[in-house]
Amino acid sequence: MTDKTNSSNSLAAPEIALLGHPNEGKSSVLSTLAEDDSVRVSAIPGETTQCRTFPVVIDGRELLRFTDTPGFQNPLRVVAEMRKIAAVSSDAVRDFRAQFKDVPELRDDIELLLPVERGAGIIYVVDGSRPVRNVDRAEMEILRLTGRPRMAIINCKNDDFSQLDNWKNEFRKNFNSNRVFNAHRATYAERILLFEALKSIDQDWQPTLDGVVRAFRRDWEARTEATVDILLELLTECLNYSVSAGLGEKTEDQNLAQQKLLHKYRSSIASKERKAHEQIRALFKHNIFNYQLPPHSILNEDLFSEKTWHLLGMSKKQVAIAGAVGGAVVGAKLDILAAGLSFGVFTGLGSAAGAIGALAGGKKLSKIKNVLGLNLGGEQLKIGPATNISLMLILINRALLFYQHTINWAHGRRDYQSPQQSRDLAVPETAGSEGFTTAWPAENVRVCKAWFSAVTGEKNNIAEHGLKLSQILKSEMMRISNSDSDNHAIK
Ligand SMILES: Nc1nc2c(ncn2[C@@H]2O[C@H](COP(=O)(O)OP(=O)(O)OP(=O)(O)O)[C@@H](O)[C@H]2O)c(=O)[nH]1
Ligand SMILES: [Mg+2]
Repeated sequence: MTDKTNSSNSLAAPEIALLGHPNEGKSSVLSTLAEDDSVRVSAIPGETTQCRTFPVVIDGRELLRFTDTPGFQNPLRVVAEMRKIAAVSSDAVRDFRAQFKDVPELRDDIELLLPVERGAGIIYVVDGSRPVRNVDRAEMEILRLTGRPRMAIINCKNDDFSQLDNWKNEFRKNFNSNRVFNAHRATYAERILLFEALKSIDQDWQPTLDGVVRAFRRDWEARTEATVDILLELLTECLNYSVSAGLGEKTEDQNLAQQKLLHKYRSSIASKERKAHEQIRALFKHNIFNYQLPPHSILNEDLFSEKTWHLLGMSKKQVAIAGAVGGAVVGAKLDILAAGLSFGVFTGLGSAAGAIGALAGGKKLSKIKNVLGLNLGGEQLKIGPATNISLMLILINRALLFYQHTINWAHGRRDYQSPQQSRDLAVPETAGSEGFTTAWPAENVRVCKAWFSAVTGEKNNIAEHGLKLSQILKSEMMRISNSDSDNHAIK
């Protein structure tokens, strides 16, 4: 790439200014498009008072810049003046700004035209859930008089789409292109479509915007690959993780020791998972605002709750058996007693003993030793590492759900405004009640098992199995990225 300082203007990152009436969602749309949650958004009109430019940088290169602007305050007066100026001037914006720069009432109108004067393209943002008014028509005419490449975005703040056709009719007269784009619900796929649409507003921009779209796609893939790496590292750590402690002599002591150890095991795994999710969140540039999980999300459930295991990995029968011996021992190595059903998350000699104790009506530990055919070592209690892929599948399903939620959380969205809205806007979890992996073909599960054995057991061919697993996870994530959810777009 040519050094920007030496390049001609056409090689500089194109600037696109977001213009419109106050409070229509200009800053929110910008925030979502630029994936920047530091853009100021507020329910009170007039939040943005000065132009501010947000560069979109990928791989250290600025590809595009968006400029946030204040809303029009006096569109009727501005359009009247601009008409007169445009009749005699070849640069109506420059001349209008020069002529009225010291008029206090026109402060915002002068300010918002600053990026347009320096050559920015225009995205006009309207809240399409309200009717078109005369001031809107005036604003549209002003933008037409600027002569700059421009497109209109319909950002419906409420779920009322009855006015869409009226807006579209107005747009056809004044804009090169228009699109429905919701600042709160737009997905990655919709952002790409919007950039594609921007190409059509100016022929000169086409090559640059082609490059932008390509760079976005590549960057998204790279972020997804990084997510896969984070997940593989999490799995490796969690599946190999074990804790052990001494067992007391008395039964109460033993029970207490077991509970404590189990708690330690579970909280360590949960904390590793939380850290991995935080890393994924940062990859997708959610840096400032702590977005909320939908209230009904299974991700709100404890990693080791029966509900989680039921919904995301294990069959009803497995969970029922686990439940029968107490939630605490979900995953104990029950295969010896439970007709070959293997839970195996904990190779917990102690927890297995507890589970068996519960099942077998409190038989003596010595007897359990015989049943298990294992050496309990008398005083040692150990939980972990995992002996089968259940925990692995749960962690994969939860990471995929987290990924789905993260990538679909638009940056322009700051908070749920009411419980009702939070339900309406919840990012749908397409995994449904079963988890992504339950729909996987047998081959994928074989790959999981092979990688699991390599990473927890013989440590052979980890890289080779890891590569296969990575490919499966990446293609699942890319499928999630490109899937269009009904909840997100109005077509
Ligand atoms: N429900 C919903 N609210 C939205 C949407 N877009 C914006 N809002 C809300 O509308 C209000 C105004 O949004 P801003 O993005 O600050 O609007 P603006 O056009 O930049 O406003 P000014 O800077 O005041 O001109 C905020 O409370 C946003 O959260 C949307 O798509 N859906
Ligand atoms: Mg604003």
